[in-house]
Amino acid sequence: MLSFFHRNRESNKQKTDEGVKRSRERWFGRILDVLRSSNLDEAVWEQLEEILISADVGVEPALRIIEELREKVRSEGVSDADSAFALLKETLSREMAHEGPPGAWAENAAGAAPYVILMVGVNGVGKTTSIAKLAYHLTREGKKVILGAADTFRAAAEEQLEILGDRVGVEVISHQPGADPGAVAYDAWHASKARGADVLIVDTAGRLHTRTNLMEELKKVHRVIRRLDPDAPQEVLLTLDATTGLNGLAQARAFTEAVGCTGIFLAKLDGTARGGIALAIKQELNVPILFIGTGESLEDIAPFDAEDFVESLLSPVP
Ligand SMILES: Nc1nc2c(ncn2[C@@H]2O[C@H](COP(=O)(O)OP(=O)(O)OP(=O)(O)O)[C@@H](O)[C@H]2O)c(=O)[nH]1
Ligand SMILES: [Mg+2]
Repeated sequence: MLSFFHRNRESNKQKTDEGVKRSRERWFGRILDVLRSSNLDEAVWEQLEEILISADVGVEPALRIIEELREKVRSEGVSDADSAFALLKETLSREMAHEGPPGAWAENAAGAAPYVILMVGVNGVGKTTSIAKLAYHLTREGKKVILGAADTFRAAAEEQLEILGDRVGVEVISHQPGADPGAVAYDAWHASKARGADVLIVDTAGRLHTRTNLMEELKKVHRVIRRLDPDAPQEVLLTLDATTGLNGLAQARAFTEAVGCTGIFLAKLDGTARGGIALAIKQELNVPILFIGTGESLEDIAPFDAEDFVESLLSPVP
C-alpha cells in the first residue's frame, strides 16, 4: 500500500521546481555561473561557502561540503567548471539522501488497517493544510482516508479540518472544542476500523515545544493510538515551516524527544529563498524529509527526492 504518489515523476519534479523557485533564483541557481567565471581557486570556494551558508545549509555542513568538493577537484584533477558543478550536485544529493531502509513509507503499510499518521508541529507551521494535501493525494490513488480532528485546543480548528475534509471528500471525526484529544484519536481509530479505512491521519494542536503540558498531551494521544494497535502510529510526521529557517530545528528536536518523529513534512518551501534548510534538517536530525509543501493549494505537494531536489535547486538561472 501507499506506494506513494503514482502521479508521474514529471509532475513531482515540476512541483519541486516551483517549491524551490525562490531559493534557486536567489542563491543556488547562480552557482554554475560562479564556477564558470572562476579559475576554481581559493576565491571561488569561499564564494560557494557563502552561498550555502546564506541559504541556511548550516555553517558546519557548508564548510564540510565545500572542503570535500575542493579536495575532489584537486585529487581528480578537475579543471572545468561544469565537472566541478556535477561533483557538487552529487555531493549535495548524497548528503540529503536518507540512509534508512528505502521506501519505508511505501512498504511497511501492507498489513496496517488503518495506517495511522500522527501529524505534529508548532502553531501555524502548516499541519492542517499538509494533512489535507496528503488526504487529497491518497484519495486520488484510491485509498480510503479518514481524518481525526484531535486539535481541540484552538477554537475553529475542527471546523477548518471539516471544511478541508469536505473539499477532499473524506470523513472527519471530531468532538467539541476543548474535548480530550486522546478521545478523538480513539474514536477516529475505531471509525477507521469500522469503515475499513486504509489511512487515518490525526491532526493535533499547534503546540509550543516549550509548553510541557501540551507536549504531555501529545504523548498521551500517541499512547492512546499505540494501545489500539501496537504498530501504530506507523508515521509520526513533523511539519516544519521552511520559512522559520534554522530556528525550526530546536522545535524539531523537542518533538523528536517527546514522540519520536519518523518523517518530516517541510511546508512552505515556496515561501523562502533559504531552501538549504532541507540539508540542515538532514544533518541535524537525521529524520528523513518525506514531503515538501510548495504552495497553498491541495496540489502543492511533492514527495521529497534528494536527486530531483538538488537538480531543481541548482538549475542555473538565466
Ligand atoms: N505558501 C504556502 N503556504 C502554506 C503551505 N502550507 C501551509 N501554508 C499556509 O500556512 C498557514 C497555516 O496553515 P495551517 O495548516 O492552518 O497550519 P497549522 O500548523 O495547522 O496551524 P495551527 O493549527 O494553528 O497550529 C495557512 O495560511 C496555509 O495556507 C505551503 O506549502 N506553502
Ligand atoms: Mg491546524
